[in-house]
Amino acid sequence: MQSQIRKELIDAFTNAGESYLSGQHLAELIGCSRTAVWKHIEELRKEGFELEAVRKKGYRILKTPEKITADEIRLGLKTKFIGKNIHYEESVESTQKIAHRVSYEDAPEGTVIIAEEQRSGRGRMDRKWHSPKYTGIWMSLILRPNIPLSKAPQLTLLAAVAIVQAIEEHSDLTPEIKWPNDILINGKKVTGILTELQAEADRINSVIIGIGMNVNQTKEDFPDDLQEIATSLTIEKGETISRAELIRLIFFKLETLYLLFLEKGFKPIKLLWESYAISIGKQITARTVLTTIVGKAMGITEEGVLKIEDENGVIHHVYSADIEI
Ligand code: BT5
Repeated sequence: MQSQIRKELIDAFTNAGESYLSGQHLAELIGCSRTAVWKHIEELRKEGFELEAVRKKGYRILKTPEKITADEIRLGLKTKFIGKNIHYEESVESTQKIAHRVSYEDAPEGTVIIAEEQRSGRGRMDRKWHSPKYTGIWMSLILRPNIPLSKAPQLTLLAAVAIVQAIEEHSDLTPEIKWPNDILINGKKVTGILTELQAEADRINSVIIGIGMNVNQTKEDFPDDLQEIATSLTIEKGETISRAELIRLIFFKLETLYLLFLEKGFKPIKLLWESYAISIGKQITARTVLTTIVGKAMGITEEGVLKIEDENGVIHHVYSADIEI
């Protein structure tokens, strides 16, 4: 409820642009008392919003706490190509969609699309990805590796390792990877990765890696159906996290591992991946589009494919599935 009022306040200020909004007007718009409006404005100030209050005119926002800008990300960026070309958007349907478009238009390798909000962010198999404004990292990265199509899923695993390393280094938390694309902290999902391809015959035109990371959401910011299964870095760490700083670190880790992958193949990535994986050695249920396999997760192959041994000792190779541990 509290965060809902704040969201409505922020939406009202966003729509008002440079104009002032009176306390009375805001109270009517949101359907609460003027005192409540005033209290929430004080809360916004505590969160780092700079609000100007002018007698007889009302309020307007001068500065948001931590809106990411492309310039802010570029400042201090240590990479050679990842993130050198940033498309920053305030609100989009999905950053994946834009990445597909600019990739066709020959955007250079390392181009990243970042949005403050996704109105229809997506997961695998057209599932929804909740991407509220100013709280998370919603971005899509374009890579153009010269590798066979079959190896593309390895880049999902590579991205997962890079993200875990970045979170560890930045926030001193201990994330774990659930094959293939979930990053969990204390058993709850903090990041999802969606890898999509543009390819012709066996030639990859581009790999688009979508990363959705919950950063500064509070528990109440998640819809009811996600509250028990999702978490954010702020919830786990108990403090607000600088998204721009974290994005720079993710770019750096991604580039380092990607260059290693291009030079040495998947092997070094596999070893790192396994050191962060939670499912290995455990009894799991894997639901694929066609079937459900129950058994012990044995690890991943040299290609990044999950191996599960069922109760009859049969080893199954799983290319894509949802895992329950
Ligand atoms: C994923 O799918 O985990 C991939 C998510 C990729 C999102 C990024 S954001 C930038 C880029 N642009 C996009 O449009 N997408 C990418 P999957 O494994 O299918 O998981 C989806 C499921 O995760 C949903 O069905 C929910 O149960 C849950 N979920 C949705 N939003 C979430 C959130 N913010 N945090 C944690 N879990 C969430």
